[in-house]
Amino acid sequence: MRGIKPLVALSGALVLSMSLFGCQGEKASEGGSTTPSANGGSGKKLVIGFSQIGAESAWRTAETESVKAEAAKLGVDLKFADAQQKQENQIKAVRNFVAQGVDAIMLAPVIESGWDAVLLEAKKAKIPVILLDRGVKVSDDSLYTTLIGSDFVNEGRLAGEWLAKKLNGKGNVVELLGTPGSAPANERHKGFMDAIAKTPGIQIIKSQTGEFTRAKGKEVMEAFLKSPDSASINALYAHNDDMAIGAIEAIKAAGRKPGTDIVVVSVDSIRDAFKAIKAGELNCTVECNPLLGPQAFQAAKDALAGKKLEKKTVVPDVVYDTKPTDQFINDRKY
Ligand code: GZL
Repeated sequence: MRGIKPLVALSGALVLSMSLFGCQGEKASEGGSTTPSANGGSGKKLVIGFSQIGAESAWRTAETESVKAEAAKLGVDLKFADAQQKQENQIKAVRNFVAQGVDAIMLAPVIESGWDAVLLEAKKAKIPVILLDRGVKVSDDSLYTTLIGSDFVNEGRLAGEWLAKKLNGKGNVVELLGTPGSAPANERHKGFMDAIAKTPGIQIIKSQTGEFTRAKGKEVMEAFLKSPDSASINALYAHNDDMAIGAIEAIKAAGRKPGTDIVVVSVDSIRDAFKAIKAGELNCTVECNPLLGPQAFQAAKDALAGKKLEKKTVVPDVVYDTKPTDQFINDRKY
């Protein structure tokens, strides 16, 4: 497998104070790129199929908007398919893109498994497949051209290390998992477990999927808070901000203080997460940048030009844990 190339060579993560750096962290991870010519050099208008998971979170919506905006800017004919969270809809969409003879396919795979057959059809049709934000487990990694996304294990590790420090090495954690079988859920859990393994005083006492949505995150947290041992909950680790924001509502409704009685750490760094940090209800968010449009089209252009691409391009993570200024919140692009 070819090497992993970080977009921005950052060792570990930067813990930024928003009041000092403003939106630097966002610019650092946005990773600009040269705008590829709309026709990929062949003279005709590029046609690219994009199979998107759905609109489960603010992060997902921001990713969709980033891809659509870049397509419009480049004059690419983007065939957009919303899978409503269902893998079978993504497989159908990819099959349709192959039948239409699109120039390239972008895929944000809802779960890791079950892609070999349809990706083989794209490969046989010589259509490059650019994976966005989530990876796949396939028998042969030549079935896709490249993956552009974050290092979810690192994000989980950063969240775990931050929480272990915040709790002074001792506390009971409840975990809201992302979509079962998805790369972010599997890997953010793994990274977090790796981090807290070094601090035996920290343990996860409950773990359940909130499906990356606010509604489900709130519902599951309500159930956690109704359990007999709810008084022993010291912290929440949510695999994304949307679930954390839903859980924060449940914590308040149960008469407890999010951010103080129950420490809250999550991932994504959406604008509402910074509003929650400013309100003292969320303690830390690990950025996972969704603005992948420019890199996605650059990769498609490079693939169509016959260039060899790295198997994975890692979008760097940034840890935010201090109260942001209003300017910083306003300047956030998502
Ligand atoms: C991460 C992405 C995850 C986000 C969630 O790359 O796949 O899915 O963390 C989104 O907000 O639903």
